[in-house]
Amino acid sequence: MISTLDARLASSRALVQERLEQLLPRRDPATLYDPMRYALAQPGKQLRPALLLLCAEAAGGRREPPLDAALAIEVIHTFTLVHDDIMDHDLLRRGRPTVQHRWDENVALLAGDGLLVLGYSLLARLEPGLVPEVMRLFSAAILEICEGQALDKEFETRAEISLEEYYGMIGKKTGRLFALACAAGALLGGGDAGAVAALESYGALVGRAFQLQDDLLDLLGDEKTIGKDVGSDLEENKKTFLITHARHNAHPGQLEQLAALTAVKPLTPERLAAIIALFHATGSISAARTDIARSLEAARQALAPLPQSPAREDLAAFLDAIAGRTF
Ligand code: GRG
Repeated sequence: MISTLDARLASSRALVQERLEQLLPRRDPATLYDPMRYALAQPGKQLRPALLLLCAEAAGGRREPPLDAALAIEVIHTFTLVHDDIMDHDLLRRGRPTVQHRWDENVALLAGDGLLVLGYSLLARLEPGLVPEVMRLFSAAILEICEGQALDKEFETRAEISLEEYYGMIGKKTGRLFALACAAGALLGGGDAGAVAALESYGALVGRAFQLQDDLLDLLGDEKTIGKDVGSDLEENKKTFLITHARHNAHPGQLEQLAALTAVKPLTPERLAAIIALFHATGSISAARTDIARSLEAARQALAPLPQSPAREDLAAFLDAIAGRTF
């Protein structure tokens, strides 16, 4: 049986994707607009626009669904992926060559810039009285996402970081955009300050769980299903939860093994398998799974101040869907 959440996600995806493809007509210069269209044409999971629309309804739903804001958050998310792929030298995104791999880095930089501006231009179409507050929310969040990305890159050259530093970095890099989707949706749906705060905290917790899962999937996922290269985090010396937890929990022999296994690049499938076995042995994989479950449970509790409604039930069901994600 299709749940109300599945039906809701399918309809928001179809609507958002149709509008995304209409946003940019074919025009010159093709070296700018073709890669922008390319990045928008391949749909991702579209979780952030779906959450924005759900939160608008759960917080009050007194206004029309804020579709332009939902489009804006997906366009801005897509922009972050284009720039992230440049910075991480990734070849595959959403199952296709990344923009910089298909064209080149300069093309990808500019296409990303164009997408960010396109996102803002969508926000400018919202109800005029709400535009300044929404712009303020988006700008504050986007700057924090940049901070998170800066930390992520900075940590690549550090031998070790604390788990606290890890959580701070993912809260900004990933949690902040989920929190923004939920807070902006709540505000645009006519929610009061309490509803906006509750949903912002729900989004931040979903984002934390989501990034921990991303760290797991980078190692344990199936390349075809996740649509990007497996093991790329280790290849780039990313400080994921797994490597951070393992470094703090391994005994000296395991630490030596880990250092030897991660020192030589590129990583072979054999070395990747040995690293996964080590992450099991240090308890890092089960610690990640426990943290994901706890974060999702805390997100469920964050919904408590909201009035009972079908949208609130779907926000709770969304947590179960996230818990079982494989891509
Ligand atoms: C100015 C906002 C801004 C950003 C510039 C590049 C950058 C700084 C930040 C990148 C942040 C980033 C890429 C975080 C990773 C978040 C993440 C887990 C993305 C994957 O999201 P999915 O799985 O992707 O929802 P799909 O493809 O489904 O849309």
